[in-house]
Amino acid sequence: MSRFSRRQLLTGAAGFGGLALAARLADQYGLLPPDSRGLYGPGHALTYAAHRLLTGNALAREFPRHQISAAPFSTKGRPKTPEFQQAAATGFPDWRVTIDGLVARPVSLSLADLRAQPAGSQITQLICEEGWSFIAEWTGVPLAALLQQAGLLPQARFVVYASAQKPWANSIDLPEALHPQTLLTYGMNGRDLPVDHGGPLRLRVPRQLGYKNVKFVNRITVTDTLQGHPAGGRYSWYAGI
Ligand SMILES: Nc1nc2c(c(=O)[nH]1)N[C@H]1C(S)=C(S)[C@@H](COP(=O)(O)O)O[C@H]1N2
Ligand SMILES: [Mo]
Repeated sequence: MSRFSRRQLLTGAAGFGGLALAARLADQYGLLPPDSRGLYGPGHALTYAAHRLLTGNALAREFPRHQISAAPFSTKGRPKTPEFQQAAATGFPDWRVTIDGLVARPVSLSLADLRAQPAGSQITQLICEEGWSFIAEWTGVPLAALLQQAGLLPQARFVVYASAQKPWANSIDLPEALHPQTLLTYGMNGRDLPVDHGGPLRLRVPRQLGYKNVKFVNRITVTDTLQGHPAGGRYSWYAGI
């Protein structure tokens, strides 16, 4: 969608000067989500803009170790392919994640490659839109570090991540992708990330709802648009908590 058409839509919907100006400024300062014209419309745009302005680079809440949930809930789905079953049975020796798109040096990384990198960890809460949550310690590589190594091109605006479990995929904007708590995780509570929680590899986006935290990640693509890419499935694209 062109910037002009987004602006037109919002001004058209708002129908008077103040909001028209707000919409123009929001667009200029990158405060409109890419699906602001979609199902959720201006309300969604307002949430996104308010969050970006008020919380900016704020950190998701971190918890003390004793608050880690004893029995974390899981949606339990996993890829149904024989390859995945086989890989799960043998500890995912061949799992790789590709980082491609608008980067200078596309890479394909094994789990060993990721484990060899400086790790980040956090004790944060995963919150499902359906009302349940759990607290866990997550360990992995900051996505920012991986994107930096791959070399983001200047046009980069979004990061799309896909799962071996089709059709699961989602995307975040660059501020979220570069946020220090956004981790490509291979560990949970001091062990390998369990398959129930997306093992061997999951993108942890603790500032957004559960469904943005895609499990079984095997591809990360940097783009300048979300057109032609999954932008949130059946839920709203921006899921800031
Ligand atoms: N690949 C994949 N990722 C997924 C899901 C899924 O079913 N498959 N469910 C999402 C939803 S709706 C939530 S709330 C969380 C649940 O994470 P958990 O199973 O670790 O509790 O994962 C998200 N990521
Ligand atoms: Mo969820």
